Amino acid sequence: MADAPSMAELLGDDTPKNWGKWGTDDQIGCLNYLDATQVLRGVSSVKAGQVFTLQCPMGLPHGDPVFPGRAGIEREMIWDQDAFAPGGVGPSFPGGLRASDDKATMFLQGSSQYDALGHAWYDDRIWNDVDAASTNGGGMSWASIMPIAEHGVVGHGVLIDMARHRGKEWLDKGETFTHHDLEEAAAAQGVAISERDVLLIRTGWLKYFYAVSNEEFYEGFIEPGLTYSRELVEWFQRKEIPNLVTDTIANEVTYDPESGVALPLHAALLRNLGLSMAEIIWLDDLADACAADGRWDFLYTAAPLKIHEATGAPVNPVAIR
Ligand code: UVW
Repeated sequence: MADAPSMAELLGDDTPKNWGKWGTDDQIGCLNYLDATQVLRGVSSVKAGQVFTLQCPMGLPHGDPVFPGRAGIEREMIWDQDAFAPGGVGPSFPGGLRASDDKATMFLQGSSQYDALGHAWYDDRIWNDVDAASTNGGGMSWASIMPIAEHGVVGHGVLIDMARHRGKEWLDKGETFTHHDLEEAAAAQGVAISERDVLLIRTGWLKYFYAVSNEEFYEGFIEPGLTYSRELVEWFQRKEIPNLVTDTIANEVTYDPESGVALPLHAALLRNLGLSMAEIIWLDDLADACAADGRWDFLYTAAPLKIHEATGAPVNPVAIR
């Protein structure tokens, strides 16, 4: 993509920004919209008492869905029954108790996860106009995942099932949609995308991941997803969407089809608006339940792990309807 413009050229100097809106020391951005009113609005959408955990399993033999260049979790058993045999590493507890123990190595962006607001940037500035050098030195001293983890994400969720709307099991590689398509799908589902809704979008992409070989999934890697336009960014800003949650690895089409720029919504939404992103979120079971009774809204709750200075953290969101 040698001819792609720079991110700054694509977005323009006057691209919408929420920098300073919640003060210069803010590190949670649009999650500020999720006040007590939104929590209660979410609670009021609970009608059936059905609970859905939305994390994609980690460490299955099929592998983990990760962005190229990352790897799935590696888990290692430290204590097992054999560890307590003579000469084994298992500790000798008075009374003879035995325990299993294991450890994991993983990319913190390599599972169902929340992105820190400082996770992506351009032109050397990150969320709220802070120097990107704050990512140096072994951790994110600004806009790490920690403030989001401490705040939590609780509100009124609405699910738009783009795959179902288009009559497909999953969207194709590189297939795109816009905010107009979201509105159209919402109308067809009989639900509104209202101000301050946590917006969940299903593409069927994780279903595709498990249905095919890793070779097929990663061949010519380009995810389906939202495409950049100035109007789309303004739509998200006007709607005060606090959080975008999808079943893809990066929440947007990998390369903007017009400019060739990679992941411009990470720049326009995450960096500039402070809009939280949750990625690799399993939405199929929730979507089936919503389709069964035609109700596409619910209480959405999530809290990524509190990991000091991390770029993101694993999460198992819970939707209750
Ligand atoms: C990249 O950082 C490339 O994407 P993600 O936000 O999915 O981790």
